[in-house]
Amino acid sequence: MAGRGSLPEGSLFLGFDSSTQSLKATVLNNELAIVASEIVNFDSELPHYKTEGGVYRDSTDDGHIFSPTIMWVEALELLLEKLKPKINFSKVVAISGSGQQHGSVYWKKGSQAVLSSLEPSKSLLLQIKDAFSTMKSPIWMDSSTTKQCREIENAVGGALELAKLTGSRAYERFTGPQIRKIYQTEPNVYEDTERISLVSSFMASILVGCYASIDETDGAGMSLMDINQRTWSNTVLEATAPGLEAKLGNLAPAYATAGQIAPYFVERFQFDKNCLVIQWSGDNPNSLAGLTLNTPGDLAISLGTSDTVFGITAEAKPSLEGHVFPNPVEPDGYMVMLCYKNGSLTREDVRNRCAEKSWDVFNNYLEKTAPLNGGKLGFYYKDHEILPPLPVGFHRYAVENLDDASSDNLIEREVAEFDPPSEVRAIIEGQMLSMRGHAERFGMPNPPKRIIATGGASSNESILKSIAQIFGCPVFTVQRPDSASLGAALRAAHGWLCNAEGSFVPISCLYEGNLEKTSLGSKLAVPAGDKEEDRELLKKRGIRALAAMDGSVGGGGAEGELTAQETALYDRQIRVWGSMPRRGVGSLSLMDDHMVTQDDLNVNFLNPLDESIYGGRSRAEVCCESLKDFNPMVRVSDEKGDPSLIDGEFLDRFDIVVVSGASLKTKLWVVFQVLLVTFSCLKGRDTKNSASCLHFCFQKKPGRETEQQELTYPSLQEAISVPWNNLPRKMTELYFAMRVLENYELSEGRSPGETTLSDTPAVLARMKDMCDKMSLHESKIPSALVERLLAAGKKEHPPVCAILGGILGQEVIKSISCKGDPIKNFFYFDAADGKGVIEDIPTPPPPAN
Ligand code: ADP
Ligand code: XUL
Repeated sequence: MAGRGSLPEGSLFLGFDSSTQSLKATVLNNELAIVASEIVNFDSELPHYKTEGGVYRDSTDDGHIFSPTIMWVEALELLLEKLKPKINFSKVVAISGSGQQHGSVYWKKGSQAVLSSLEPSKSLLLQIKDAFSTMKSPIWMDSSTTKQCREIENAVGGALELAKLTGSRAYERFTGPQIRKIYQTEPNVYEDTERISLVSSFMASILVGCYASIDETDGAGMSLMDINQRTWSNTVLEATAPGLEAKLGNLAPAYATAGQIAPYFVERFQFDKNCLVIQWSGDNPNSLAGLTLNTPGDLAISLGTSDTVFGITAEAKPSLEGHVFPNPVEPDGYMVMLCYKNGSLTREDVRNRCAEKSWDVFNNYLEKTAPLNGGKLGFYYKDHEILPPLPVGFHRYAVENLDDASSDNLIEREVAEFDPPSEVRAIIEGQMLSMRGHAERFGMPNPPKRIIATGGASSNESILKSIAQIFGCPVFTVQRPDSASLGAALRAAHGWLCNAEGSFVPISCLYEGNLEKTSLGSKLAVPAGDKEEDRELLKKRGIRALAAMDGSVGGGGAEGELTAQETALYDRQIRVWGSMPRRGVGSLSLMDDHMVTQDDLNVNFLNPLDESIYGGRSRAEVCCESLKDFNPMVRVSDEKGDPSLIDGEFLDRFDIVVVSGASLKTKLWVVFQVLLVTFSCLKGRDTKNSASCLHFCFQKKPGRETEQQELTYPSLQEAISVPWNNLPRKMTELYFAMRVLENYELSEGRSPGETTLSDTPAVLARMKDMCDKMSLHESKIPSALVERLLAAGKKEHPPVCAILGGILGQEVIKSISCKGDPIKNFFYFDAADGKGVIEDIPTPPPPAN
């Protein structure tokens, strides 16, 4: 059977890794031993591109991150020059490579001809630099395509449908949404593009002197490929951009030959003309090969610019979180992966701020702080995070009662800062806890049999120790932290062998029984966290703290249903509310038939400013679209109709009804129909929380104990009918003024806000009349206040809406979670003095029999 022995004596296999911050190379001999390695660091060795961490961040387009395409070409030339004195290129029989996943390159029309006629006497850069329709390559760090993601998902029937079809829901960094953005925002670039390559197929194209196919594994990171058929999906192609298939070319398996090396490299660097170029693939798939990951119980953690967690699986079971790609070295299998954007660069940021810019100091802090960090937990997002999808921000929490058996007693407090050693432990533990929680949810082994760590930070033993503690399993490393270029060199040998055999051969036959004698064998770096303190850490903290803080575990719902978006929602709720409700908002319906007007644009940021979008459409319809973008896991819909006519059957579908800007008649009708907690927000000035269900049970934390409590409310009708002389003496003037306005509007058949300053005399007369009847001195309702309310008319005041909206949002969360005391039962906010007042209306005595 074909095996390592079939590799020609004295032959070399060259593997590249075109990653975010550098281009690396590893060379293996026919015994699979590393004989050379090299690196070109983009920032320091190609400083004229002025990249930071290999990328540019566009300050004018939030989340837009790209790299200069030609920098990668120049790096390839420089790396080959640096390798030349180290190895004999004529001995290289096969080359393969790894590219940062998802990044894309746009070849201009006519570039195929340029690529196939490169002159060896001239530099690559000089000849290729004008071959692109855009010089900017969007890369995996980009998060600017949320709109395109939602459009593609909607076009194929939702996020889960897209995941089932392609292996992942749409992610901002995936190539399909990036292509769609270019098609929409730079149509000339799209039109002028003859071919779109991934970073991997781009580099392969240069080496073979013609457009190389995209390999099926990296192709699965585009949101364009049918994961089961391994062909482009027409449905998604159509949803992405017109005429796209022609620009993508064919797909090929990762072990296939892309072609023979181009004459340019034969003449300029003396490669053998028969040297094969094997399909390049993504960096994570190459790492999977380089780590020889072939046992389902194994988990790999790559700590590079991004952090990734990956393993192998026999079946593709995509869900709303994580990714499924074809296994690059096993045609029938799959790889599963999670990806974090805040990896090494975020750790570096903490090192630079808190540890004198030194990994030694960083490690010293990590070693001297105890597991659990005294309850100090942190989540650090230097960049918009992928998992969970959260904006930039650092969040530190002090958690009390971590020792208690029940997570119910955990008390979390958000704090502004930690001492430097705690900050160091908080970032490492926070990252690893999140990996563990999400990996478990995604069905990855728990605990893994072992973890193989790779990437730049895997050379840091203190970090590896934390991994062992948190995952509760041994951590292994391979000879070099760059498993992607090592994997590429191994795949070069594998591709060469498949080519020689004329069909696929398992990659393991290259090293089976001999792994330890090659450079691929992994070594135990840290044994399983089996010390007493490690066991304690897992017991106390493993799941519970994560559930409470990052919200990624155990949040209810059917299998796999707690999505990244749900996690994000929990995270936001945690920040707003300090603890995690077990249930989130599943669906939201808006009912408002009013057409969007110019005035609405000023007060409601959910309305797009573009008249071609909002023109002639109802507020509910337009806001619905924007809200979907906010939180794609919530089903948002608009309901047509008149709220004053809705019936109990319709309302029965909802847990909470929020009525805003409606007449008293409508509010009473809805409350009557719902017999549930109802909030009312009238013209941004009057918010009541009144319930006809009379009782509301919730949990309160007076001290450290959680207590079950119950509140009794009068109904809305009762709360506004209490004789005024029975009300507390200090009752806010707004309560009375609002009753006068409601009474006037009701009798005149007016909608809220339709009563204006011209009605002042009539309204003041009504006020006098009501005061007389209720034995309230007229001075309790200043006429200036009534005039102010009338002057406001239908106008909304954004700052007031923001305050009332915030309060209302909290009440909704309290109501869903049954945690914390709700407002009982009116909240008034007067913009004139900036004061908010809660008025508790006494429950009327039961009627006498
Ligand atoms: P990529 O291939 O994604 O560009 P690498 O795998 O080469 O990235 O990792 C580079 C990162 O490794 C650097 O950003 C650096 O922060 C990190 N790194 C290097 N040495 C250490 C160390 N001793 N401790 C922690 N992180 C390290
Ligand atoms: C994976 C991902 C990153 C890049 C980093 O989906 O986006 O890991 O591959 O190079």
